[in-house]
Amino acid sequence: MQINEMRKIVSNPRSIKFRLRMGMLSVISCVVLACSFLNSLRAEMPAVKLKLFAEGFTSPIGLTPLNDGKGTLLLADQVGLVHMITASGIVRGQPFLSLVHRIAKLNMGFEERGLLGIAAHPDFKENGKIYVYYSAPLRTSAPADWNHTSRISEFTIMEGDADRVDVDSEKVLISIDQPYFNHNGGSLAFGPKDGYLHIAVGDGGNANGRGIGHSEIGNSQDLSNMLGKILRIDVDQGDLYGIPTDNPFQGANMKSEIYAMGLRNPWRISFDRGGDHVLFAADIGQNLYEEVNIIDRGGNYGWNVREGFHCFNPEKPTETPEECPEKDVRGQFFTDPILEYKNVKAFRNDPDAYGISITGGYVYRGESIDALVGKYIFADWSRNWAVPDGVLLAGTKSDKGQWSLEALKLEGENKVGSYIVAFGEDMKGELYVLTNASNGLMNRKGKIYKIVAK
Ligand SMILES: [Ca+2]
Repeated sequence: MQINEMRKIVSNPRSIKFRLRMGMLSVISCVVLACSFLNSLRAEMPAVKLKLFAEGFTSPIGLTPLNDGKGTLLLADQVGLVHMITASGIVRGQPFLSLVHRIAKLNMGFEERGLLGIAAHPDFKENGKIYVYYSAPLRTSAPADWNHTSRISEFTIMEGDADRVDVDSEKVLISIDQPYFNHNGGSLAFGPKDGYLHIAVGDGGNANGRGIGHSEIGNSQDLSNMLGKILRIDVDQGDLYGIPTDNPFQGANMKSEIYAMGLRNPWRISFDRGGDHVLFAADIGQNLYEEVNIIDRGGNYGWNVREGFHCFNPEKPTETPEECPEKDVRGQFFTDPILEYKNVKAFRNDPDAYGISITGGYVYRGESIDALVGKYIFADWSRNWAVPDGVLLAGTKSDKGQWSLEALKLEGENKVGSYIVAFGEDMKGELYVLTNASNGLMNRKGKIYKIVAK
C-alpha cells in the first residue's frame, strides 16, 4: 500500500476502504488471538527428549520386555534378527534368534516384508516361548503369481541357554498367503486380561483393496479370509492353538481366528497396560486419511468402504464420496476410528496434515513423564517420502471420552530427523522410539531412543 493512499484512508475514517481495512485488521487480530489461545493450550504438553538407547540396527520394528526379571528387552529387526538388549541398552553380541534364512528375499530399498512382529509369552520365565510374525517365501500350495506367505510361529529357547532361541523348535501356527509384498501388518500382542495372542494382518496389499487375491467386497470385509483383520488365538490350547470360545465369527465360511475386521494395514497394535486395557490399532490409510482405532471384539473398522471418518471409493481413491453404506454386508454398523489426520501428500500446508503413513505406539503408563500418563503416544513415519522426517504425536482422551491429537514437542530442534518405524516399551512402561534414517533396509541406520523428560 502506498503511504499517500494510507493517509487518505486514515484521514477519512468513514470511507469504505477505511472500514474494510479496520475490519480486516480485526479479523487478523482475532486470528492471531485465536492462534495464541490455541498455542497456549498446546503449550500444556511439555517438550520431551529422545535419549539414544541403542543403535546399529537396520529397521527396528518391535521392542518388547522379556519378563525375565532382569529388565531384558527383545528387539526385532525387519531383516530377520532378534537381539537381546539389557535394561541399560547394551546389545548382546550374539542374536537371540536369526530368521534370516527363513525369510523371503528382501529388497534393499523400501520393503514391507521381513520379520514384522514379536511377543514373548506372558509366562516366558517358565516356558521360554516367543512368537514371531515373518514373511516366508511363497509356499507351493499358493497361487504361483502371489508374492509370499506370512507365518506366525512359536519358538522355544535352547535347553540350558536362556539367551538363545532354538531355531529348530519352530512351530508354524498360522500361514497366510499374500498376493502382494505390501500391507502385511505383523504386530503381535498378548491381551493383558484374556492372555490370548492378538495378530494384526494387512489386507493383501497393492492399493485400494483391489488386485489379484482381493475379494470382490474387499478382503477386509470378507470373513472367509484372514486378510485385513485382527486375529485372536489361544496359544496354550490345542495341537497348534485353540480358538477362544467367545471369538465373534464362528460360522460357515468364516475364519474363527478373526477378532475384528475392516483394517487396511494395521501398522502396530498395542494394549493399554493400564486403564481399561483397550487394544489400539493404527491403520495406514490409502491417499487421504490416517487413523487410530480402539479394537472391540467383532468390530468392523470400515476399510475399503470407509477411510478414517470418511466414505471411500476404491475407483476414485483421491475423492471422498458424499455417501457410502453405514453398515457392512452382514448389516453391522461400521466403527469409526478414535482419531484421524490428513495425509500431507493430499493436503499440503494443512495444519491437520501430519505425515504420510501412521505408526502406532503405546499408551504411556511410565513414571518419568507425568504429563504423558494416559496419552496414546504414536507417530507418523515421515512428512516426506524421500527425506527422513518422522513426527511424534500424542492422542488425549477428554473426560467426555473424545480424543484429540497434537504433535509431541521435542526439546531443541523439534525434529526426529528419521523415519519412525515403530515404538517399544519396557517392563516399567517407559516408551522407546524405533527409527531408521533410511527408507529402506540398508546401512544399519536404525536406532532406538528412549522418551525421557526434558
Ligand atoms: Ca477404518
